[in-house]
Amino acid sequence: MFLSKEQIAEFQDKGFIVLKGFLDEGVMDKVSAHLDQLRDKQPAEGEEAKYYETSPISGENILVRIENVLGAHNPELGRLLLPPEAIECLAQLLGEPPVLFKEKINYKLPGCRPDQLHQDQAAGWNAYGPFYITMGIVVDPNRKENAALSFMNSGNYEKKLMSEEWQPLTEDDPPYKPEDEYVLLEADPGDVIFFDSFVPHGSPANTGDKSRRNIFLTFNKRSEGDKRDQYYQDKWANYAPNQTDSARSKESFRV
Ligand SMILES: O=C(O)CCC(=O)C(=O)O
Repeated sequence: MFLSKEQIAEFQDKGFIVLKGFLDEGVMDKVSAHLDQLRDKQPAEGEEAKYYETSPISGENILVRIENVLGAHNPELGRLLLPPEAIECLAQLLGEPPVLFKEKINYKLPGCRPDQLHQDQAAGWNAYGPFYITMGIVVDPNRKENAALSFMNSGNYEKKLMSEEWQPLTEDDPPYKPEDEYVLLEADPGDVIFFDSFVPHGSPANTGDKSRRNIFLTFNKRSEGDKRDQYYQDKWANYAPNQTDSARSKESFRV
């Protein structure tokens, strides 16, 4: 078993655990180079879904995220990010084998808007299943200066929606309140955060000069089925990928 009983208990109590140095430097160098290639790539039909927005800080059109990055169009990336130990951790935390629901790279470039405090489940995920676990992979150093994430670490949340669907829990920036219930999660390349779809988390705008790339792979229990194709089909119908010259200016909360 990869995770100890104590780690599983911590996850159940707080809704997340951090595994320092889960992926090694050699792997992360390759992942970082891969993300640069994806940033510059013009995807073919059915490949990566890229989302651009106009920065509220600089007014420039910037890449905010890329979704649908795992699969036959990027076989190497899946091998790098999901070694057998990762699957084992997910199975231990879910209590059964995991199935990939969705995945994305948040580039969080300088000038990127905040990701307001939210529960992932509020982003329409109830339509596909009741519960998910995300493996967050740190690619660039995450520091306060470049919009490191804050997580509720008191365990004081409900495993149900605490806001209307599609609404953030607050429009305020961190430190979130009550301050002693949140932790600023500064982290290094290769660190991994496993977190459930109800634990409140968010990050401010990136007002620094360094990008803060993280990858988020979200899984559901195998017994709940494979909903990934349906999720992306629905998402692209309602929220289509775009290009630099069609960047969105004001975004509602999306996960
Ligand atoms: O990248 C971020 O800062 C926010 C990520 C996040 O919370 C999410 O997409 O659910």
